[in-house]
Formats: sequence, C-alpha cells, structure tokens
Amino acid sequence: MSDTPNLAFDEAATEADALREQLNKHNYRYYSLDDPQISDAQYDQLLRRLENLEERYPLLQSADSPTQRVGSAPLSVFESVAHKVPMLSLANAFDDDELRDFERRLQTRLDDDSALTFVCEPKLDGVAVSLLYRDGVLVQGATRGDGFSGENITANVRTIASIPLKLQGQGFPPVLEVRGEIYLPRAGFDAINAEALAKGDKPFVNPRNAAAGSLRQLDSRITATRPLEMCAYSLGQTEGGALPDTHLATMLCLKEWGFLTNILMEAVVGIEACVDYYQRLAALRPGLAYDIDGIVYKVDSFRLQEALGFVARAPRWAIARKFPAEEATTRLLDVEFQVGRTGAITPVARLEPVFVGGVTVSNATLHNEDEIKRLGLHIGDRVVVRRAGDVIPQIARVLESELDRVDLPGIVFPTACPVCGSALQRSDEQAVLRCTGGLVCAAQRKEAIKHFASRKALDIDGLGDKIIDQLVDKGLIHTVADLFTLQVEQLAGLERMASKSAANLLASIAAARQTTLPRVLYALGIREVGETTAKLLATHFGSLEKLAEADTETLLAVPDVGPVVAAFVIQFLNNPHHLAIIASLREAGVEWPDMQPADEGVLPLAGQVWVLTGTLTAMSRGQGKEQLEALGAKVTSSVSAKTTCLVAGESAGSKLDKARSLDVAVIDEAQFLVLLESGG
Ligand code: JCF
Repeated sequence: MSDTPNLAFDEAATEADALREQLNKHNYRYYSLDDPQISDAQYDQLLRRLENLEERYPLLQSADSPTQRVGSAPLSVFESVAHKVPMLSLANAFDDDELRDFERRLQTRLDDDSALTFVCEPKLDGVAVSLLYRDGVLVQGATRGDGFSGENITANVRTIASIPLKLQGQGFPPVLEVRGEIYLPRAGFDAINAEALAKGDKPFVNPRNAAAGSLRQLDSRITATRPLEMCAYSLGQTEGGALPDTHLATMLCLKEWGFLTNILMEAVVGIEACVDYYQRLAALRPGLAYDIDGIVYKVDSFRLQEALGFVARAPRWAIARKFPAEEATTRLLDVEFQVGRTGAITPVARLEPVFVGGVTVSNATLHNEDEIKRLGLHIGDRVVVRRAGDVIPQIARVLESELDRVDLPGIVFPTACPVCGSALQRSDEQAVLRCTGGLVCAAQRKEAIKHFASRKALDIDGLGDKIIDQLVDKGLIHTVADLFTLQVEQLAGLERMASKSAANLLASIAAARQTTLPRVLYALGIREVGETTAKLLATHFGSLEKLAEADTETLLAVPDVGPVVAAFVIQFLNNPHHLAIIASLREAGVEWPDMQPADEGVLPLAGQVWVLTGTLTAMSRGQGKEQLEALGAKVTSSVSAKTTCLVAGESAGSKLDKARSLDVAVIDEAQFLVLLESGG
C-alpha cells in the first residue's frame, strides 16, 4: 500500500493498457462481429475510466487510444498524400446484358470459358478512403482525391468508431493499407439533419454529401459528432506478411483484424448468379440501414485479377452494376387533397414529371399537415423526390428555392371535404383531418368499393379503380352490395369496356359470391381491422352474427384486439347502414360459411417459443413477430433449448449456428410464409 507517484503511475499505466485492450476488443465485437458482449452504457463506463486515467496522467495518452475518437485541435489545411497504389474507379454496367458482356470479356481475355467465381457486395454510397497501418497501428487516413493523391484526413478518420485504431488478432502485414467506404447510415443522416434544421442551418442533400462534408472538416471535433461508419472493401499497398490468394479470404482477414465488412458479401459462380444477387439485393435495398447505389462484382482469384490487369483507370476484373437512382430533384406544381376510405384527407403533391427509382413520377404523398410543416413546403419549390423500391414516392426535402421563398404561395388546407362538402374533423391524437360525410361522400364510397374488391378482400378480378370510379359517378352502384346486381348492358356503356370484358367482369363478380368469413370481415373495411385481425376475429367468433353480438370485454379477449379496434368493431356493426349492406350482400347471394370457433384461448402456436433471425424479404422481423404472436407463439430474441423453432432469413448468423447445435427446428422464409398463410 504505497502511493509513491511512480507506483501509482505504473498501476495506472497497467490499468490503462488493460482498458484499451478491452475497449478495442468490445469495439471489434460490436462492429466486425456484430455481436456485442456488453451494453453501450458499460462501454461508456470503461471509456470514461480510461479518460480519467489519461487526464490524471497525461503521459499515458497515445494516438491509438480509444479516447482519441473525440477529435483534436483544428488543422489549417489538409496535407496531400500520394497513393503508392492508385485508387481506381470502377467500370459500370447499367443492365443485365452489360453484366453478361463483362463475363464474356473476361473469358475472352483469359482464353478460358470455365465459370468464374465472383464476389458480390453492395456498393455503398459514401466516400472512398485509404487507411495505413504500421505494425497494426493506424498511422494515416486519406481521401481518394484524384486516385493518385488525396488529402490527409487522419485526425478525422480516428474519430470513426468502426475504424480500428489498433488491429485485432495476428498475421497482418507490418505495412497494411486498407481501403473502404466511409458513409453515414440513414438514421445518422436524419439525426444530423434534424439538428441542422433545429439550429437554423442548411440541411445536407443526401447521406453521401453529409459524409463528405463531415470528412472535410478541419476541426476533427466536429467530425467526431457525426455517426460515420467505414466498411472495408480491398487492400492497397502491403509490405511483408503472407496474404490469402483470393479476395473473399482477404475480406475475412480484414474482418478478423477488426474492420467492418459487409455481411451481405457473397461469393457466387457464374454471371447468372450475379444477376440473381442483384435481384435479391434490389429487394433488400429499401430496408437497408444505409444507401447503396449498386452492386460491385469482383473476380475472386488474385491470380486471375493479375492476369486481367487494368484498362484506363479501372480494373478489368471488377464492375459496378448500378441501381436506378432513388432520388431526383423536380418542382412542386401544386398540392391536391384526396379523400381516403375512412375519410382521411391526404395532401398529394403534383410534380413536374421526373425519372426516379426506375419510373416516371408525377405525384407524391405528403401524409398530413405536420409533414408539410416539417418540410417547409411551398408551391413552386424545388424538391427532392425519393422512390425507394415499391414504396410510394415521397418528398424527402426542399432544396433552397431559386426564387425568393417568401414569394412562393404556402399550402392552404381545405375547410370542407373537397369531394362532398361535408365538415372536416380533426382527431386529437393524430394530425389527420377527416371528412365526416361517411358513405354520403362519393370519394369514401369509391374507396370502400375498391377495398372490397381488392385481392385480399373479395378479390374481384377485372374490377379496377377506373371502372369503380365510373360506376359510382354514373350512379350505377352506391354500395358494395350493388355490385352483385350489375347487368351486362350497364357495364357495356362504360369507357374502356368491351362486351367481352363486361362478361368477364360479371363472371368474376359472380365467382366472388362464394367467399370466406375472414375475407368478408376484412372487405367490410372496419377501421383498424386488417387481414390478420380479420382472421383472428373470424376464428374466434366463427360467424358474423356472433361477432355482432360481442361486447368490448368479449372482443378484448381476442389476441391482437385492443380497446381501439374493439370500439371500431362495435361502432361498425351497430350502424344500421352497415347492417343493411350486410343484409343486401346476403340477399344478393354472397355466402361466407360459418367457421368452427377456436377453443377459447387455444391458438395454433400457443405454448411455443419462436425466434426470428436474419433478413426477411416479404416483411420486417417486427411484422413476422406480430404474426407469430397473433397465432399464440411467444417470440424471444435468443435461441435456447426451449426454442420451438427458428425462422432463419437471409444472412442468418450466430443464432442459426446455435439452433443447429441445439437441434432446434429451423425453417426458412418460404416455409415461414407457408405456415402463416395456412394460419399456423
Ligand atoms: O462500396 C463501394 N462504394 C465500393 C467501391 C466497393 C468496392 O469493393 C470497390 C469500390 C471502388 C473500387 N472496389 C474498388 C476496387
């Protein structure tokens, strides 16, 4: 028990070393392995302890300490850094055939028609950087610049948590240059833009600009506040050490040494498998946490890469297959107000047509009044339109208008229903305005009929929106029940309706008469009763009559049904107008047989414990969980001997391994969808 300064210093030094090692290890587990062992709070606690020690003993500070991620004193300029191995760009392919040409060129050049192994990975939309490690310590970070020399941004890259300051594991060459993309995940982009708006600053146009802007800061303390990430994708210069002879094996080494690598990276054989990878990624793209602008394909073998060499400024052995851009700028021409099935008034932006996400877009939803306020939208604004996957086009943000914004007209909300003139009502909790006209309102009637005819409802083939609009406008039908009394002469008079299609339509209306209770419950359009709730209500009560007799308490016993849904069900089935429509449906010969009501409280998956892992394509994991719970299963996040079944989506990892080792049943997404479809 001595507190001579030296001993205290030695102890502090030992502890600081141990803390750094622990922090580096946890950082590695978090970013490279995506498998943290401690919570963020515990990590912060270790970091604070190290900060305290380094503050008390300044001699303990070092450039590779995890405490250095907060940034340091500002620079006056960025120095220039020469790239020993040039940082090349990639050739592009804009469609499948250009991708197939790529393989043909390779085979011609190699004079060998055998199938090639390609490594496929998402192409991140960020900023390319080079990181230099000497003896495993980060000594330099540089931008790509013109490919031959870039800017020294070492202080800035040090602040990025997914960049190891010190490499993990062993076997890395004494001189190692790692290349990758620095990017801003979408959530981080939204957060810094929200902050910019709150401070009255100009927001960034997109995550890539925000990442570039954050790296261009001379004051690394600003960079430190931006939640940037880096994903490694290749090596640059190396000296000493033995390296693998394929790209994929090299990427696995980088992962072991502490870099974040893309978990969606995959090796495939032949170009058709590359085309397939593109399709799979295109489906995953809208749900990814970051922006990608394409796929990069690389010949896996370094021997073949060397044989292929370079042309102009790009390697012959790699290509980027581009996605259609998800964002484009255009002008807001006008805002119109649509009335939905439940009377909700939705503002819709009319846009100067623009090509985005692979289609021409001239309308975008604006959701509600709050959204318009949030965007600060005016007629005439230049706006960024976003269309990601099959999602409805949205206005992402307003660009600084070329005109003086003050002169642009604001957006005036209607004070009465634009279709039927009824009064509007605002629900307290929501920013939603609703028409109070109910089925008096032609817009609501049309939407109700469209819903009734839709695929998951009565599935009336050939009864499209345009036809329903005409039928209602001409007064040929007023309610869904009137569909079943339509005559061929009435249909033949409609636009775009030849007598053949009129006959076909009548046949599909007739066929829809034989239906099921879940479909009818969904088709009626009771608010908040979607497909799943309709199924649960149907199996619980067995008939529409039993459901109509139910009180709040009985309804609350149904899984998935809360007080709001219960109130909407009761309200709907006590409305004389709705009861009359149901009676007319029956009179018109629509039949939905009663079902065997489920045993009270016994659901198909009751007592089972399920786990979801990996990426699902047809739904989010959250939606999968909801559906399982609706069938009575308990859904947990970790696999144990108690787990009944694991649903393994795309890129399932450690949970899948664990399930296999415990002999837990595993199903893939396709099997899962079959199970849900069959109701458990
Ligand atoms: O994700 C990217 N933006 C990306 C760019 C990925 C890669 O594998 C790359 C790249 C640029 C050049 N590979 C090279 C050779």
